[in-house]
Parts: sequence; C-alpha cells; structure tokens
Amino acid sequence: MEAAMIKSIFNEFDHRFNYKNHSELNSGHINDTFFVETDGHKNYILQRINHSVFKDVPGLVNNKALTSNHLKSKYPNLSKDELSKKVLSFVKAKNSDFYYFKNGNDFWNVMVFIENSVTHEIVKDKEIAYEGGKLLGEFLNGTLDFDSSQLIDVIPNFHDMSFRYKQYASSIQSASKERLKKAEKYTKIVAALKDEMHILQNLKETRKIPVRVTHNDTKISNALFTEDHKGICMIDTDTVMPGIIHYDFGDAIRTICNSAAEDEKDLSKVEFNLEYYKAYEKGFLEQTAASLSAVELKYLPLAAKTMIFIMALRFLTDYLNNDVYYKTKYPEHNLERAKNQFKLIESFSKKIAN
Ligand code: GN1
Ligand code: MG
Repeated sequence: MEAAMIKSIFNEFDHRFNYKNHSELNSGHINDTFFVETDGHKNYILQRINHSVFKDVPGLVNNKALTSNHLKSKYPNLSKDELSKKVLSFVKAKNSDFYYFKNGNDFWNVMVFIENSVTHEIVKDKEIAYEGGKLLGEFLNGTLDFDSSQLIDVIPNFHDMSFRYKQYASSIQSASKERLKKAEKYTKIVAALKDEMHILQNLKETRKIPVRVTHNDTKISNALFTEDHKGICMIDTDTVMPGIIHYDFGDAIRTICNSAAEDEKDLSKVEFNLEYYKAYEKGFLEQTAASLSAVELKYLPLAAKTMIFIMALRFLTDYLNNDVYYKTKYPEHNLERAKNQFKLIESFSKKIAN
C-alpha cells in the first residue's frame, strides 16, 4: 500500500510522532497489518480490520481495549511506560474512538509497537515452547476475573465444532466437482474423526467444562518474545471472548508442535514434536494448574487434536467454497493447508495416546 495512504490514515490517530516509513507484516490470514516507523521513540502497528469477517468492528475494538485495560490492572506496580512494554496499548483516533472508519468502508486501528520484540512462525527451540506456555497461562490467569458479559461474541460459534461441521457439510453440497474430487481423501478422514472431534463441544454444552474468557487465536505467531527467547505477551486479541481453555491450549500446540509451517506442501516435513508439547504443557501448567479442574486437565491432549482438526476442517471448507474466507496466495493454498493439518493429526496420533 502506498506510503501517502498509510501516512494519512496513521495521522487520523492521536500520537505524538511523525510517520517515517512502513512495511507490511504478512503473517495474518484475515486483516492487513503494517509496521509504522516514526521519527520519535515509539513505533506503531496499524491494522485494517476485515469487515466482512468481523461484522461488528467497533464491538471488536472495544473488546480489545477492555482486555488490555483489564490485563494492565494486574500489574499495579508498573509505570505507564513499563506497562506499554508488557501489555498491548491501543491508540485513540482523533475523534476519540479506538478505530478510524474511512470512506464508509474500511476500519483501522493502531497499537503501540513493543520494541525489541520478535514473533516465531515455526518453533525451533524448546525454550520458546516453554515460554509460550507460560505466556498463555499468564493471559488466562489475567482474564480469570474478567466479566465476560462486557465482551461481545466477535464471531459467534467461532470454535464450535457442530457449527464448523455444518459449514463444511454445506460446502460439500455446493462445491465444484473438480474441488470435491481433490478433497475426496480428506472428506473420508473427516467422517472417520467426526464423533471424537465433538467430545469437547459436548463437554462444554453439558457444562462439564467451564466457559472462561479465552484468547481464541493462540497460534505461536500470536505470542511476542524478546530476542533472547523470553515471553513478553500474547498479541492479536481480535477474538478474545468467552470460550474453553482447550481452544487456546490446542491451537497453540497445533502450531508450536508442527515442525513445518501451516502451509508447508512437503508433508514429509510435517511432524508433531512431542518434546515441544511437553515443554509448552509444563510452562502452561506452572501458571494454570491451580485453577484448572480435573476434567479440564484430562482433556488437554484431546484439545490439541481437536484444534488441529477444526483448522483442517475450516481450510477444507474454504477450499470447497472457492476461497472466500482466508487470504490465499495460489489456487490450492487452502487445500494444502488442510492437507498439512491432516498430516499433523496423523503424526500427533502416533505420538500421543488420548
Ligand atoms: C486466522 O488472521 P489470523 O492469522 O490472525 C483465523 C484463525 C486461524 C488462523 C490460521 C478470525 O487468524 O482462527 O487459526 O487464521 N482467524 C479468524 O492460521 O478466522
Ligand atoms: Mg487472529
């Protein structure tokens, strides 16, 4: 996107510094994200929020701001400056909303960039897995007393397996013959796993597992680290809303324990890393074990399998729907992502007995 355009949108926000340059960060599948460098000591992240995926953007932005405020209240001894290095800080637009709405079309928001931080698309070090587990644990501890009635359901039924299965079933009805043929092998795997993959949903619905405030997009690239591998905080709070901890634990494991990227086409590179699973679980439980029930604990391994499956199912559904939801870089991108996730389930199942 052109510098003049990014600069003018950035200038709609209430910050003290001048735009110097920007670069696009390409890891997300839904929003457009830019790093904005300024002439001052603070840099920023500017984001265009995808309005066709997120129907209520003002509600979403409000969720994010409330979440940050709540998390900040957990560190009463930190100064404002120290807090902005530990928790996401959102910047108001000049009209004092936390978003800017351009031309009746695009929603933008801005947050302060946490300096000297890095993200990881693939984990190559056990310490990252361990620190990642601690970070999620800290996040969930921080939101334990957060009144979820303040939050909107950003995407209703987001990780609801029955809902995702229905979407998949209807994509099968409308898919082209060509895509259906290419997906055939995977539709058989879905059918074989269907019942097992609804267990967590059923436990949630029968209230055997409690609903808490969860992050809902805990892939490892949504965790911020220092350059020397210490956890800073969870980022991308777009989907913070009520959920079960299994969504968060499982989605993190899905990415941390995949030896390759989520869309790696060479499936021989896709292996489930048990050592990283143990390290993540250790970090996570050090923080959360005291507040988890026996049922929550018992189903952590199934959470991993279920979240790998739900992503496989969603990628496959989007492929059958001709790629209307996720950004894709080539025609079979969603199918490749789905294949990758199914391979990960296979590898997981060989290494972990539920
Ligand atoms: C999407 O856009 P991004 O990368 O933050 C998706 C997640 C998936 C993820 C797969 C709102 O997240 O649920 O896990 O892609 N977010 C939404 O990488 O659908
Ligand atoms: Mg996200």
